Amino acid sequence: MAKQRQQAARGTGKIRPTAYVLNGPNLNLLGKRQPEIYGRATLADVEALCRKACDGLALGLVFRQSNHEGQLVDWIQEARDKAAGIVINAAAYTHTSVALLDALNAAEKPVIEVHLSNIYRRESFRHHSYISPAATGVICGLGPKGYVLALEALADMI
Ligand code: DHK
Repeated sequence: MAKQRQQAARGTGKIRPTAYVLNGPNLNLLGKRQPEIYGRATLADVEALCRKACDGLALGLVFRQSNHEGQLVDWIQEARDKAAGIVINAAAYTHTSVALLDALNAAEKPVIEVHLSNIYRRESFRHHSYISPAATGVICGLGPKGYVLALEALADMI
């Protein structure tokens, strides 16, 4: 399905469906922050991977990071109007935020929840995600590749 859309979009000048990839608190420190858990790739590296994947999938990409819950809510509301789907690593807000859950439920889009680390091998407070009930699918423990897999899954759903 994604391949067909890619062929159809190539050279036609058609507007591509856009994936919003949203990143939560402390992910701006990727590469420096606890590399034994989160790896050495920076957020810029993750963005480059996502951009390459979206090019191959004929998707547009909006890639953002914020340390602020309200900003993430605003971007999810923006995605409601502008995105074909959402990939979100809500980072620590995964485990605390009803506001993000409500915003994702209101978005009425496919949502893929991503975590770099395997949250189920870590502290028990990370085992619960407030946002999973709003997610079409969840990927965790695969590092930056999880973002690429999420975009591929999204492309198949759009
Ligand atoms: C990132 C974080 O910052 C943590 O708060 C989450 C997530 C896990 C990740 O693995 O990408 O618990």
